Amino acid sequence: MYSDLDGFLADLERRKLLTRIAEPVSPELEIAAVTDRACKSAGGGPALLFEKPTGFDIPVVSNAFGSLERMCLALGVKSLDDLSKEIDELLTLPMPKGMMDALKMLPLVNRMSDLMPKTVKDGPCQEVVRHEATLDELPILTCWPGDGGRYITLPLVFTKDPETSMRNIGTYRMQVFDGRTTGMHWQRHKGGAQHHRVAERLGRRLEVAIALSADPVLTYAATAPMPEGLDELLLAGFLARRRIDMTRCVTVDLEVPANAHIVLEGYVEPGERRREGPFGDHTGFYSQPDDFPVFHLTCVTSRQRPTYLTTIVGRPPMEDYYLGLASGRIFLPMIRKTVPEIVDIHFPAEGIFHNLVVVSIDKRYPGHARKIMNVFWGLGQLMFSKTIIVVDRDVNVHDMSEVAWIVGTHIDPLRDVQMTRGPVDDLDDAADLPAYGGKMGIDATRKWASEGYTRRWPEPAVTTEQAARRAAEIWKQVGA
Ligand SMILES: Cc1cc2nc3c(=O)[nH]c(=O)nc-3n(C[C@H](O)[C@H](O)[C@H](O)COP(=O)(O)O)c2cc1C
Ligand SMILES: [Mn+2]
Repeated sequence: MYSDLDGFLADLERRKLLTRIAEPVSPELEIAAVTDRACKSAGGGPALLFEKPTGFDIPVVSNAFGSLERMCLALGVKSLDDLSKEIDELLTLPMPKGMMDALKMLPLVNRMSDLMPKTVKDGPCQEVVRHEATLDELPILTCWPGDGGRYITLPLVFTKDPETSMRNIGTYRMQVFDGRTTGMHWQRHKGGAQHHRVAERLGRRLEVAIALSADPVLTYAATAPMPEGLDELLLAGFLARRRIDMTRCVTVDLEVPANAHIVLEGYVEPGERRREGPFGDHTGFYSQPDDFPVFHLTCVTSRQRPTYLTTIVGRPPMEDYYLGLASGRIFLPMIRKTVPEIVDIHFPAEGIFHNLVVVSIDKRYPGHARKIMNVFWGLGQLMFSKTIIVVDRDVNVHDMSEVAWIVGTHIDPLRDVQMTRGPVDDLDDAADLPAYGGKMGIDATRKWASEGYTRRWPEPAVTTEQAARRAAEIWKQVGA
């Protein structure tokens, strides 16, 4: 595993998965445009290292996670399915039967207790401490021409619940208002927003620390849909196979990853709001301006020679698709713990996580597909799912051609479409109201007599094994 971002980038370069761009490229639209080209090329393109962002000495890295291969490297696994298996094993620890069994389990137990972060002194993230620094010194990008300004797009935002002191880390974009203030775009459903809600109720200021260019596992963990109250650092520790080193901030009572390159310390006042946006978002459209809390900078700490890690969101596929892919695989075993009949889940890139999800199930009783829809609409960030397609277990949810075929042949729209209302993603501008709107579930499973379908369900037309073997021979002969 990599000990920090530099280790990850060096390995990517060794593997020829990172492209250096020595020519000056402007943080105003140009770096974003080059990154967009990379994201849209086959397999997600290479990671990009802009050595000379025009006007700055700090190099910019984008698209670091933007391919399946790089996402796996970042998480230290050969395939994301290996990770699913590992998590599944962790969750299904058998009770030891005797001394020998208990001993065999020790490595796993060690791994569990090794998850907790540890506090260290003198993190590299504090080599330089400047109370008067401004954000104008950082090569923060303007991504799209209609954007309200420059945005920090890949920050790790650290807060503590003012009442319980529980930590949260989330990735919430920050629009630069001026050298010392930014927007704080935590949406109302997110962990940071909840901490701010509590602080406002108490009439208190909420301290916030932002880590930039942290190690790959942590950067991923900040985007992960961890259930509220579960520390993202535990997930990071599990993925990194080591305890995460944390350092105390200089001006706020928070800890940040010791090996981050840059840390912004500051606070958000109760009651203060400022217009944020527009921003070319991961829907591929500009999201509307809206009022959000304001982050006030108190101190910038950094390494001597920091690198600025960022990402561009926009019309899919983009880098965030791969971060989401990892979450899909990591959280599937956890979801299956309470809903074991779920076989597989697919979030197609075009569906941007919440617009479209395909689920296959081991159908066991009448109405089962509708139960699955309700599970999604009631479970963590899956509540945002706008369209849910449920298919039987034999359908490959990752093959959208197969899914379209099955949906078309298996549904009677009057019977099989379930409409409802509920919370929708803040970025959903199709809903009449912000964050509240409609949802649709499509039951594309085979219908049973117990569900009112009394005709005979058609069998798929497939040839015999013998004829298929013969066809393979003939096919070889004709060289096709
Ligand atoms: C590149 C990127 C940018 C994101 N920007 C935002 C954002 O501006 N606001 C937001 O609420 N969520 C944003 N998210 C999603 C959150 O990071 C995600 O929902 C995360 O699970 C939130 O963590 P939490 O549950 O601890 O709040 C972004 C995700 C990615 C990958
Ligand atoms: Mn969280």
